[in-house]
Amino acid sequence: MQLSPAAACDFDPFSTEFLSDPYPFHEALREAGPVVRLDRYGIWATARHEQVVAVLSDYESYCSSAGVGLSDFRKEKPWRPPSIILEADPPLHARTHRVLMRALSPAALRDLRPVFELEAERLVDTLLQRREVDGVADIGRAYPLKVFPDAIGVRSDGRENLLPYGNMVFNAFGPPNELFRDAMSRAQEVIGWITAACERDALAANGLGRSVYAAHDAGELAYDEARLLIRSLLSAGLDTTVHGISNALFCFASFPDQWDVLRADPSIARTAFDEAMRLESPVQTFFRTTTRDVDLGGTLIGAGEKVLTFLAAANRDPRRWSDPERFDVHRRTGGHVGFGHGIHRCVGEMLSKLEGEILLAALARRVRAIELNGEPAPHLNNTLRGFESLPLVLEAA
Ligand code: OW7
Repeated sequence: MQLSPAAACDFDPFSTEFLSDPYPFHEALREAGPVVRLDRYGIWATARHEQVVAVLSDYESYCSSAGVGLSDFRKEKPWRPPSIILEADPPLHARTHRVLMRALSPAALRDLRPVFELEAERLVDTLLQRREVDGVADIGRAYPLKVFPDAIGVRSDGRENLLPYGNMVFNAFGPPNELFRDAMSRAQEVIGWITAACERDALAANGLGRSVYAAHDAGELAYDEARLLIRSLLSAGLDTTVHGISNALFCFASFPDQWDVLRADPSIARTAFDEAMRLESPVQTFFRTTTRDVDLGGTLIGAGEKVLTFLAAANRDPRRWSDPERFDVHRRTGGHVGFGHGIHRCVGEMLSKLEGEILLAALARRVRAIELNGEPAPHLNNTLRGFESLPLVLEAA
């Protein structure tokens, strides 16, 4: 096997310029080669679908326990106690993953559908009285902020801490830049509220959160492990779906013919949401750390190196997708890596898709057209792609 040196590149994938419009940079990274060296941070990166999947498939060579951000937990103290699912390898990961998969399984989610449907209808009622709305504040944030904490059984006071906490978590996967520092400005009080909200007695008796404590009662987890898994739900479950729903609205506003296709058959709402997650992936990147010398796409990478996987770039790789920049609600979306791939693939996928599907279907039945009503403003984050505001006009059907 011939190993070739990787192209070096001086992009800063955590700069304002890159994060404001990542797609031209993604293309340049994909075309530079299967693996590139990012000199600024002394890391490796891959933006092609084949290599992103290869990295995420091989959890023994590319571990998560050294952190899935830029910081190497073997060299630097993590900003919070590490996640025991995201920032863990087997066998710990297998045990915690089993518990969250069960807590968020289709069977566990079955009773949520009528509740989510009722809340979606209520939201559409208020939206149609307004006509001019903000797709982020009034839809993307409003819907998950109601249904998700209720589903988990999070206490109702202080829920305004949830989005600031998620913003901290996802910025912390990048370098200690201004985005990270700004997110951390109120860290003390936000972390204090989150920590208290994760305790068993803070959770509603009938929510999904309590089912994680049932695994503690059954001897599968220590009490502190159950607490940390609730923290994972609160870390990963809200900002992702807020941007997921907002980004899906952006896709439809940008491709109005696809809204007509969905309106003609709202039963495809789940696939349509998945296609939006491919095209405008809320989680853009994650890191792994090599545990040994590896050959990635013909480049030799030594042990103990950080590798940045560009999930969102893989999702637009023309080597994998035909007409990748086109939003096509009938596309076969299987194989996109917006929810990850391999053992760390999103455990909340079914819950997020329940939210996306139900909300898009409710809108499709009652909204004739979704139009941009001004320039969308990006919400910059070291890991997430989304909007701060998305001015829309909704025309009633
Ligand atoms: C956690 C979306 C990836 C995440 C993200 C952030 C935090 C955690 C998990 O999953 O704390 O486990």
